[in-house]
Amino acid sequence: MARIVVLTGAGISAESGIRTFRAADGLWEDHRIEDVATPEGYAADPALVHAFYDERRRAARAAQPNAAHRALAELDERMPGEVLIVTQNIDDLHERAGSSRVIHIHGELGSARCEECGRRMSWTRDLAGRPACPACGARALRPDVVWFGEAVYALDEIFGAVAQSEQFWVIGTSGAVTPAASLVALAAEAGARTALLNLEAHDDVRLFDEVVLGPATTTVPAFTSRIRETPRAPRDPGAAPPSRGATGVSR
Ligand code: BJW
Repeated sequence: MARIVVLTGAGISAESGIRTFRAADGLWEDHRIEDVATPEGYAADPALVHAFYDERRRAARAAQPNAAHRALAELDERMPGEVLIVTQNIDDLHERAGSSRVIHIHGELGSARCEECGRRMSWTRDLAGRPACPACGARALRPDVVWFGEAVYALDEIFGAVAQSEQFWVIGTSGAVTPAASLVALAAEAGARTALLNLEAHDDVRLFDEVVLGPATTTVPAFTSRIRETPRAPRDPGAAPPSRGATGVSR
């Protein structure tokens, strides 16, 4: 079980040149969410959806991990097996930075799923040409990502890890999408120390013990450098969770 669970979102990859979703110049500016991020949108216009994800696959491949990805990977190296990243991002910048335990709750650009046989497979090429599934031959490959209304990946594993964690950090996400956004409540309830590192504050930051505002490439390396490799503290299952509400905000 990991001592530190980190939930990341589009904001951590923003300084690598990957657009976020909900910013003024974000991905949803050019597209209606319903058109490109729902099963109904895909059924109505698969060519549009393939073009959207093929373009993003190319952009992600051209991008490089930034100082925030690297700081988390360095922490992982200092504390082997103790850091779990749960990312909402479909890029692979955490892995390329060197993080060893990464769960993609919303899927991955580097994976395709066959709607005919259900196989998931590593995928690096465009899908727009409707290539045949290597497993069954059907021309039914779709991006292996999670759209609205679809079940997210590995939720039981994530719930278990968050409930057992000593620290739960949220980095670069608007907290607009569930179930990812509800994980902080679980962590707080379970007694983990919680922190939000984001460019701007969320509407409701009550569940965070600490809020650090600023760009991830600055805040994350500073934050992880404070973490010392202390022995794991025994958890007292009967102990009350720490009180919240005196949230410290730093910029
Ligand atoms: C920086 C920074 C810097 C900028 N440094 N910070 C009513 C109807 C239908 C469904 C629902 C409903 N009500 C609720 C739901 C559930 C729904 C949901 O949450 N909807 C809400 C929008 C209301 N959720 C779902 O449908 C999920 N599934 C589900 O619930 O399943 C139930 C089920 C169970 C069993 C069987 C079947 C079903 C699935 C959600 C899937 C989300 N998918 C997407 C697309 C993935 C593929 C892709 O990438 O294209 O995931 S949507 C999009 O939002 C993407 C992201 O991962 C996700 C979160 O976005 P994120 O990362 O937070 O980005 P932004 O842009 O919002 O925020 C960036 C933040 O970074 C900002 O705060 C900036 O300030 C900050 N930032 N630069 C630090 N440099």
